[in-house]
Amino acid sequence: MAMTNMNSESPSIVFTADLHFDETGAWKHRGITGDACDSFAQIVDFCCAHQAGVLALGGDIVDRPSTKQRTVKFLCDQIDLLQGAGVQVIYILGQHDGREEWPSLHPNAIHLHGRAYDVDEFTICGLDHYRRPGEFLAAYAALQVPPGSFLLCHQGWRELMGGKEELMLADLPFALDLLCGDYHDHCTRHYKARDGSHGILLSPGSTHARDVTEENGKQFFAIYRGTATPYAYRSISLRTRPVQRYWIRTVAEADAFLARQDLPLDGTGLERAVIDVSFYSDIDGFAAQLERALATRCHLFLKPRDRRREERTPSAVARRTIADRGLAGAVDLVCEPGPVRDSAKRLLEAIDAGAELAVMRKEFYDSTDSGSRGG
Ligand SMILES: [Mn+2]
Repeated sequence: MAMTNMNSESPSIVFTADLHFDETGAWKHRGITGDACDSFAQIVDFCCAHQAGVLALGGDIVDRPSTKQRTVKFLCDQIDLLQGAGVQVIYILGQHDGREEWPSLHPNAIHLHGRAYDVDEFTICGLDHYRRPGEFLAAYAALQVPPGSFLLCHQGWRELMGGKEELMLADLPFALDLLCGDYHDHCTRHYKARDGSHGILLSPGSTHARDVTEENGKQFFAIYRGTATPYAYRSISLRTRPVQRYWIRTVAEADAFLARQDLPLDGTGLERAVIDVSFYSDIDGFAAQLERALATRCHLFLKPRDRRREERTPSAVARRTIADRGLAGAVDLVCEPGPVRDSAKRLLEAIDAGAELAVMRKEFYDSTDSGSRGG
């Protein structure tokens, strides 16, 4: 497979991932729809206008394997446009796609899993699905590709998202440049593989916010033949629905928020903003005020939070209680009445905590024996 891209102003590769076509779950029930298709149409426009060599899709193309017929129709219509402009589509699957190769319903899309595709002087190989570290490393080590190739994949990395169970870029036996879906934020990360070779990971992020915690500023990548370097890449911004988050801690902040004149209200369709407000639930009447002021003018998400649980500075009462009675005194301040509080206090007050625990264990088994087991 090969294709030559003659226009030097054109990107050889346009890369996006985590399109998640079809809205599902709470998002859909809030009436937040159309974002995935709108973003993808912008990417397709860019590819056609700039005569890209390939459009690479890094998995999670649909949100559920059994996607809707109209989504598949939309996808095929967009691939038609790309074909008309001479842009080849290559893709791999993410965990949300299951095993459904929906883009392959169109003859201009190549499922790249276990294969390689050449565009200009670049080689791109593909690997489906998020994998456990051992499985990913085995598949990676078996790749037969020239150095400097790209790998189109859908994988989580500890360097990006933390999590001890995730694979590390530094664990890779040799470096490839990774076109990697799965992480919903747009970023790049340079890394050094075990053999000392250097690579880069390009994470395009999702094409639209999938929940209120996602970062704004959705982007995709365009990769160009370089002059001084093998290639150059640019992040291209997408126009997306406004998503704003606020965190209100005091009555003064609540009043100031309600008086704001700069909120993106009354938008329709894809302009209708998501506004997410976290606030301490002890601010009297604030939730009801927010509902009245905003609920009919945006997609409003309210997150009441418990100040007592979250504030870290101990109160004067707490400091005094701990000074007087030690940690056992503090238990009353943080635990609801019940067996957890009683047990914690008994252990903290005991001279020999091990002996006290043995007594408590005996009491527990005695009570369950008489209560439920009976014989
Ligand atoms: Mn995803």
